[in-house]
Amino acid sequence: MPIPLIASDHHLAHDGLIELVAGRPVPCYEMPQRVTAIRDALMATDNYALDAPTDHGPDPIAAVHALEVIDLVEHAWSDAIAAGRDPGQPLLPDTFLLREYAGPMPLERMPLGRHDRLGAFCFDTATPIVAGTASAARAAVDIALTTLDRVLDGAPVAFGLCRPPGHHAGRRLIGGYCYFNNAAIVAEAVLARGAQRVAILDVDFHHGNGTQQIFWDRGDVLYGSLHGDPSAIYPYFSGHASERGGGAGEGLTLNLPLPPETDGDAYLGALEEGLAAIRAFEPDAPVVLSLGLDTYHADPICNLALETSDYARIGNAVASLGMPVVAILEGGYAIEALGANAVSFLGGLADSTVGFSA
Ligand code: SP5
Ligand code: ZN
Repeated sequence: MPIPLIASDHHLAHDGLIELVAGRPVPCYEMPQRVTAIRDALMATDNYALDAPTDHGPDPIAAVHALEVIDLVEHAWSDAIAAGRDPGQPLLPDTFLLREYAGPMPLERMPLGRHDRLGAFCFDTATPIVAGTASAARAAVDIALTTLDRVLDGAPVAFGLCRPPGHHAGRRLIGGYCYFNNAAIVAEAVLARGAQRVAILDVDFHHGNGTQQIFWDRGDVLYGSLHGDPSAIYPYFSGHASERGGGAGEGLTLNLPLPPETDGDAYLGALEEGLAAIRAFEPDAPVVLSLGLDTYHADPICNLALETSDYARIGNAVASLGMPVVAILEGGYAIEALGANAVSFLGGLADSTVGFSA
């Protein structure tokens, strides 16, 4: 059986993106070629069935995100154009509404133009909005939900080529190239369809601060993440091992920070801890996999040391759970290697005949 690969071209217009790195504008690492490269490499293997997403409407997004941030993503661009902003320049926040801003003061109201509200909802200078951003973000959610549909219909594994990615987006927060949290929306949707417990495994190089925040105090969602140590790695303010969830979710957040230059063997060792937590949680739903490929040794903005062959071992270790997997694309910026790394990962994930985990 071919592996369902869900993709669309809506993301192509989320382009021309600029981010500020240490105050300097650079072309955004999160570019359309990422998805094109992965799609083409997977389709060249004959093991995948490419399919378009179906429209799931706005409700699954509103089940995870506050209406005010959905409204911002949808309308910041048109408000900016109406206000006379240059349509050739992406929107980035320049004035941030930090907790410290208000202190004891009341905040009476938001600015009128939604482009002027960006700093109230975006936590970095790397999450630009252009004309095509809202429709790309909506399409990415439809891709994620269609990927879930394929697995609920019986596919053991399906892969959604979501772009923009999602795991840095919180309930009323965008950032880290992310607008809507595709993986969180899938987890919430599977619970809405009757599941009791869903596990999200996040193997992107960065901590999924948004996913962690959304499910922090939830007893029905396990969030486990392997990532660069936030002591010196973006997003800096979350992802320490001491963050373990709160309330009904206490113990259901598992952070496994990794040192620079972590290689495949060390990575697989840490992954076993995450997989053990998932087994102990006994999900009754497919595992949601936040699949970033920015753990690669040559990724331009990350510092782990994984090789292409390591991804097959990681995929195989995840397959050893014996649970269906909804794989959702997150980051990965070494364009020239993304295709081979995705082929390796998905090959390992789909191959349940080889056991790498003892
Ligand atoms: C989805 C995802 O992977 N988002 C990551 C967003 C990271 N954005 C900021 C990265 C800052 C990295 N600075 C490193 C400079 C390397 N020369
Ligand atoms: Zn990442």
